[in-house]
Amino acid sequence: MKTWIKPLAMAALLCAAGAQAQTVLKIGYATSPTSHYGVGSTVFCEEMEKGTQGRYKCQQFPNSALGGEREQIEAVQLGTQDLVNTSTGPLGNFVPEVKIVDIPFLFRDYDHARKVMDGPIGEDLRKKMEAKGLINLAWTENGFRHMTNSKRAIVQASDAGGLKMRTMENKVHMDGYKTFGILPTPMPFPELFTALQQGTVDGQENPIPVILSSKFSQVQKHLSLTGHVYSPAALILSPAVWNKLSAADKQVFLEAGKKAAAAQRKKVNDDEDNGIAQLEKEGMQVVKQVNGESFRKAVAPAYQQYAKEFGADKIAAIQAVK
Ligand code: EAX
Repeated sequence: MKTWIKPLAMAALLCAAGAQAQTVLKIGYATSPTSHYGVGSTVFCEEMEKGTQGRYKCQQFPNSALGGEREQIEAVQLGTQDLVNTSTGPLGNFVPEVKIVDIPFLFRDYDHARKVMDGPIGEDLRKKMEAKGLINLAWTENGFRHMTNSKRAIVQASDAGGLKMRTMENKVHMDGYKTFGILPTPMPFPELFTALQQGTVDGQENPIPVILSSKFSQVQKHLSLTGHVYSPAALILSPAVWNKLSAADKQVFLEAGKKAAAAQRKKVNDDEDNGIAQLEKEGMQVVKQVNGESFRKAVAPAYQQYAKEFGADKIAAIQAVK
């Protein structure tokens, strides 16, 4: 009798206090809380908490505290982690169709990339992800990737020849970068700083917001604004959470995702505008006038392979978006 009355009395007390059940969702990402991923994730968490009147809130795990992106995607798929804000780098290992957006020199600029990701092509990829147990709430953003290294200034593709460079665990990237003469070394992001510091690799490539927030200027001398590939990102929720949400809460989560994406992209813009001067201040030597044509020419043979894998029509459909 006692054990039955106690919880009842407690519930009555809680009701009287106006308290309600609160679910805390774990969200992870690779970089710092003030980085683009941190800004986007924080907006998501705030909007979601507000929209559900505090029934849901976040616990944030920045700086790869929950592991590399590949591990985190897997955990979200399994339901042992609730949310991840991640690049598409390792995502193709779970949803092969997504790899098409990782093709080098596919997107002309940020406007083009964002339009494709927010349009029917991005929507179709979101559905493909859902079929694999990954609920993509919104395409966020990592940014156009640029090369850094400790050996020399890269002005044209041949300058990259022979450099040992860390890449993401992404075959589309690796196949493309090989045509530049780079020796690609795939490695999870949390191992990268130490690998650069110890000289295990000569260089790496990442968007300005990542280079900035991860303090790569401490371990890399040269930065070249190669912009050789766009790096999309996704805010992914576990189906274990999604399937329990009411229709109204699902809408709240999706709206919060949209606001997160807008904030994250704005931070990418800000870092592109102000971050390069900051990196110069920190001692990096920056090549701003890269010979883009030399890279495009080099990568052309890889496009035959990409066409075979994804369909020339699918690649052309992305290029045709204006
Ligand atoms: O998503 O692995 C990478 O280089 C990613 O760009 C980074 O973790 C941010």
